[in-house]
Amino acid sequence: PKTHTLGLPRIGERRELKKALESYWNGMINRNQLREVGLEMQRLSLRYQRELDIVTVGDFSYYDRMLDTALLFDAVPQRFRGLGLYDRLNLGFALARGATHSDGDVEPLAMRKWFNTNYHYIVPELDSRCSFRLFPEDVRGQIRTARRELGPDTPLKYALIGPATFLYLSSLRETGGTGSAAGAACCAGDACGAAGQAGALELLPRLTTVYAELLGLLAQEGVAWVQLEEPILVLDSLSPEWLQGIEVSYRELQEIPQAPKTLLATYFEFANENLELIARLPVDAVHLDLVGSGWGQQVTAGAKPQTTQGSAINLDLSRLNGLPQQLSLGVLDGRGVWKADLDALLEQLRLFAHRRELLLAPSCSLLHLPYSLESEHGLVPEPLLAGLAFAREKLAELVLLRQALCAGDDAGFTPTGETQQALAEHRACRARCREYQEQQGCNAAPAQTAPARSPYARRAKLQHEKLQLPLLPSTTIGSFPQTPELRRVRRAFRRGEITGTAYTATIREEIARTIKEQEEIGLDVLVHGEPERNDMVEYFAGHLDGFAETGFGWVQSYGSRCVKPAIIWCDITRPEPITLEWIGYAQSCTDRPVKGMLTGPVTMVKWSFPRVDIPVRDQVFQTAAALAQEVRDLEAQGTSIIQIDEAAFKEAQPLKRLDWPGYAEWASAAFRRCSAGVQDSTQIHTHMCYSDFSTLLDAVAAMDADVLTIETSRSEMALLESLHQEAGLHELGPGVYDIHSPLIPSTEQLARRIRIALGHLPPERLWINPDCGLKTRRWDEVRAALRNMQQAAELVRAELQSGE
Ligand code: THG
Ligand code: ZN
Repeated sequence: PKTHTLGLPRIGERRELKKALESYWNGMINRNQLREVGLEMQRLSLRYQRELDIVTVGDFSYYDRMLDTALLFDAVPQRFRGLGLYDRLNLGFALARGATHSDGDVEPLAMRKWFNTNYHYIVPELDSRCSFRLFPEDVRGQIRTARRELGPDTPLKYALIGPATFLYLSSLRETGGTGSAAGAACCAGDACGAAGQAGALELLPRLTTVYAELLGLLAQEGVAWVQLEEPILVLDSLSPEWLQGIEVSYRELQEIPQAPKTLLATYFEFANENLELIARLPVDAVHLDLVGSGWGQQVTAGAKPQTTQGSAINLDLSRLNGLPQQLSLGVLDGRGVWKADLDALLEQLRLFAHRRELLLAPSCSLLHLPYSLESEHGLVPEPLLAGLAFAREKLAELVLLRQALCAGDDAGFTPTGETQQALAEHRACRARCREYQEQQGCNAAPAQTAPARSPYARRAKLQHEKLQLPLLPSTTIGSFPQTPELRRVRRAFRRGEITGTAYTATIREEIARTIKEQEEIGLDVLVHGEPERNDMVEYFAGHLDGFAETGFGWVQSYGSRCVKPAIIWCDITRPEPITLEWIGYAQSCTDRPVKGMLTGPVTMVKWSFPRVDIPVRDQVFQTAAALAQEVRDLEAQGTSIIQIDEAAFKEAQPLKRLDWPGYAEWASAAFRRCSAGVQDSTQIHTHMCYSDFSTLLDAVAAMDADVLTIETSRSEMALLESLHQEAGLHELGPGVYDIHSPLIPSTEQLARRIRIALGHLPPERLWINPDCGLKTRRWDEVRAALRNMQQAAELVRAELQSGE
């Protein structure tokens, strides 16, 4: 077999590209200096692939590959064309980040979650008159960089997002309308949902023509393989029209006289629903993800049974009949951090190796993993490190698999001594980790049910009596601006440069100030502002047992922004209260109610690297049980409103429709588990960073939160009615303004939106709040916007009371 990867991280082992990008945008370095860092990242990727049989390029990007694909085919919306940006790099940054122009600001393209990952792609904007044109400079550049480093003989594979996936995930504007509303997302953004517009399909023939041209160019450049990525082929919701369109498009691509060999790559789940179509496509090889994400049901032939750590794939040979002779098997978990069970894999692959020309690969691009364990010393306990594999170590596993498979003939399969030894070491590492995990207690599966609370009507009565809030109560989502001073103090405390007493004093000061600001504005339900938290998931992971923090485990989230997911490695428990002190202090500063602020169980696990030795949902329930203790302690301390954010609730929804009902049931039960046993008079809030609930209504309703605050823009106010009446949601706080924009909404604008909301909801059910947390904004912006929001709330309240 031959080894290859679909892609690698690109942000830099020490986030060099992130830093260079931000310096470039700030004018601290010039274009050539940025280019130099970009080239170094590409060379690093080539060094990582030194032992692989086929070397992948084209996975590098300065910002995002969907964006690059749009630029490659010149799919640039009209509003960016007059900016005088002849440089494609700067044009790309303008598309991604917006631009200022003498006639006013140019809105950037929207961002959306890349399938069910925490990576965001830039959503290309197309219109039905789009004509595509090839701008292949960047493609040539990436190939030539590789050629310079590797010489002319190394087989290269160029990675491209395939035409169908590109169109499916783009947004189609009918006739060159105005730009999209979405700016930089600070939270979940809209998960991959609104995609696949029928109109986009009409562009496929035209787009295929330029793809064909590109394939010819790749052949001229001497590229051996082209990787056409079509992850949409794992969805079970593609319409017959799309399936038909894809077939026509690939037939046309096959007709290029001179083209590289084509590898059709599917990933993020096993493509079982579309295997028949895939078998009909005239490609040279197909890549299948045999691992999946672990969040859906394990019903497919390519799924891993979630019972043993890093377990083998479940490969059913009969399912693969009819696929091309050359198959690329995604056997290593490209999104997970655990070493694989190579023995089990070998056993399965041996049955298979002589039957086909095999390619071995991770299940998906390694973009979603940190670079290398070599950077990790100190934070992760040593025995745990032994069981992990980041991108570099995944590639080493791949090479080891190949060596073990190549060694034997059909009869024997006896690896060489050296390979034997490497396998034994790998086995020993996993065993050492396993032993450590077991010592620390790793096997409690918590009860997965939650007692229902009393009916909402009864709770609401008690809550309203207790809280005595006005109609249309005003509040915020939780975070207030994170100043550079705050970041500095937190860092100093973590490094032991200042004492706990000094740290606590500074944070308290900030809390007191934030409370005072909110009182002055006149808000009804206050928050402490979260000055002690960096990333909310990182913060709670740091205070729960079972999560390990890494030193350099950065993963790109969008553009230059990264997250550092914790690794779940044993049972999740809460050693001691986490937020009590800060919330208690905040409450002592005011007579108004202060909300307790927690991160929900689905979001905690979704934004971490979960274990693979127990099901994801057990980990979610363990987290829920730990959070339930925090909820009860907060209540006992006198907190009567507790918000449990589920920012990743939608992102965690499995890709396949088939898996939606199962997910809906346990994910909402896990949320209810957090508040199980609280008094009826304690009000539970939740917040979600999106508003497209269409595929998830039942689950959101089943969470049974008393109050839900959501991201909503004007046009979506109409959605409220369906949320409230059809889904049976209770109180709602549709965001009355978009915190991602620096614009200050006027009181009149805000009042108008509140009145629109009142057209769909009774006043007793409506809350007034911004659409998300305020930590990315400046204090002066926040103050002005919230003041107007409060005025608007009071204005409309007065109208209601005077019976208008
Ligand atoms: N936390 C986690 N995942 C997330 C979000 C989050 N995924 C979705 C969304 N929110 C992603 N948004 C962001 C926004 C900002 C940053 C990262 C993801 C960010 N990161 C710092 C950076 O790259 O400079 C990280 C440095 C730091 O932590 O100090 O700004 O909220 N888990
Ligand atoms: Zn949000």
